[in-house]
Amino acid sequence: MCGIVGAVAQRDITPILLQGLKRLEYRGYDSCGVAVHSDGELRRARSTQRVAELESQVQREHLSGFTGIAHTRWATHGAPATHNAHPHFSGQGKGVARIALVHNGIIENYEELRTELQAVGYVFESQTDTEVIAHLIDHLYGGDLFEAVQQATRRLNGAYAIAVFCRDEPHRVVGARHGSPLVVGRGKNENFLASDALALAGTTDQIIYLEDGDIVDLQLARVWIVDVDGHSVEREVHTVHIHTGAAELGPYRHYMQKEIFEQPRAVGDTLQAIESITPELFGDGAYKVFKNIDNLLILACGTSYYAGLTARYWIESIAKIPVNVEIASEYRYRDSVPNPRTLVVTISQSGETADTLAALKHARGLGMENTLTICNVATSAMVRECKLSYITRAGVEIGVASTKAFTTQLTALFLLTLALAQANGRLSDEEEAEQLKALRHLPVAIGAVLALEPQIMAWADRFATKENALFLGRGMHYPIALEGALKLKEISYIHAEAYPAGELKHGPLALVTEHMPVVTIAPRDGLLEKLKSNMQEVHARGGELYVFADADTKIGSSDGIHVIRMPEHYGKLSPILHTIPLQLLAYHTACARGTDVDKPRNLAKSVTVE
Ligand code: HGA
Repeated sequence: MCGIVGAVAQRDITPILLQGLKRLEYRGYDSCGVAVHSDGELRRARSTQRVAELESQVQREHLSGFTGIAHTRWATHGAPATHNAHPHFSGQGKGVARIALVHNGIIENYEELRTELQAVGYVFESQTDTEVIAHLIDHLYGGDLFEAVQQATRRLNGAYAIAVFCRDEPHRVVGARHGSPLVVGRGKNENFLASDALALAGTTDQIIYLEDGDIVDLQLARVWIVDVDGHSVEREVHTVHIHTGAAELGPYRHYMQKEIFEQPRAVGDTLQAIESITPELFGDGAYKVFKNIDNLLILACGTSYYAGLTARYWIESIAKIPVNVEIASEYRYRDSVPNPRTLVVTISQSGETADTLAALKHARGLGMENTLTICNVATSAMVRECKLSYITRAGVEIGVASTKAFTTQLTALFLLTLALAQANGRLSDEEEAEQLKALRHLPVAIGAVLALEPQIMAWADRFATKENALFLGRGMHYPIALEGALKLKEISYIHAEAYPAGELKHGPLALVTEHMPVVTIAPRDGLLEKLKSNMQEVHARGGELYVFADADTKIGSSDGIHVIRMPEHYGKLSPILHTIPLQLLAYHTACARGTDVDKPRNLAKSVTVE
């Protein structure tokens, strides 16, 4: 989603702003822009193309300055057009621009504010909700930008992270956050703002994570933060070592491919060197929490939601604790019956997913205080908000379509299953040893599945000519079918649906003809014979089956049935392994169709708006 960078320094900051935007490109965006304070006036460049094009524009127009802000926009209000791109200026109606502002989030009361500001003479040049903030700050400005921002934010409903500067205060940038992420980077006689620490890698590693409601005053030698109650606060400065190599492609064609192939390492790192299963892997006091709950409520969105659905099968079967899994954006708005003995589990790669954060707060508001998050970013809002956490160690994920984040979430959720089972006396020493052995074998097992790539590429060429596909799975592989279908639609734009195979005859079988590829996940489990019957139902109607079958399933290739054999059977961890070929199928199909794999149309990463 949107990326923000801001800087106040005693050197030209445009290279820092542009470098920051490049590092935020992975979030997905449809336009970008930069504004600087230059010789007493505000100047900006905006583009609906890539940051590299914006950079050329900046060079052509000799844009430079000591103070500035920059933005990548993922449009929510108003088309992705240059006039809607940030930074937005205010003050034009009265001559020259005075305020420059970038924003991440959605202002829900923007229509009311727009009418009010138009009535006092402000002329709007965009269709964004953002522009009202710029005009509101200009309207309230009485010589102190910080004060104007403080007053303006009191009028805003919705979510925002903003960075703003003013023509009349050349060495000052003010930032504020409420619901969207924003960090401060501290330097020597220079300071920075950004949506995440990665944007500032190479510029500073001294990072302050702002809290919701914070407003920050950034000057050359001062960072002053005021909290939601208007009190001056000190926030901890973290030294954050960002591995900038994450942003390098190496021998791969796309980040998605790189990240698929990083999974043995990512899963291995997520498992760390765990010697034994203990609830404390999830934080101090986890044992007490796990002993005192009688059910789980998993809240997540998108791919993370599918990780939650898979975990339900594991937890109910191994730990024998009832589990509900809900889409966060639904849960937060529906009337539900709270149970204080629920363990609320949120799953989010970034830990900033707006809907999941709001769902978590909603659950807490209903009196459910036992909270745990599975998250890839240790410093994120989600980790700070939850009592317990497990940090996956996927590393920075740049491809918009999640791959290694998903398999590491599954790994962490399997550990959670075992820890819950242990706390409730359902994990014998032998079982623990056996499951740990299986977990340690995972990186090697994933490596063996990755070696199937050439066979999958041959299938992908055929898929590339299709416009529809069905994915089938049963039991704990049904969520994996959902994830496989999501991957294919996200990056290849082929319409794909997933069904539990037993559900086929209740409707989707009507879609099956010789033109419909049906991807089937066929592990050797208790449902195999049932699944084979479902496959026959497809075959009998001329559907083309593409089956990922475990080695010993005795499913052979024949006319209309194509089989790729998985190297071995993985027991309870099978969903993790069966995910890999589906990622590769989606990836190579998208490559064959020539789509922008890492930046699929209309999508963004770190979904920080509702
Ligand atoms: N609502 C603003 C900003 C959108 C955003 O934060 N996207 O991630 C706009 O549409 O410009």
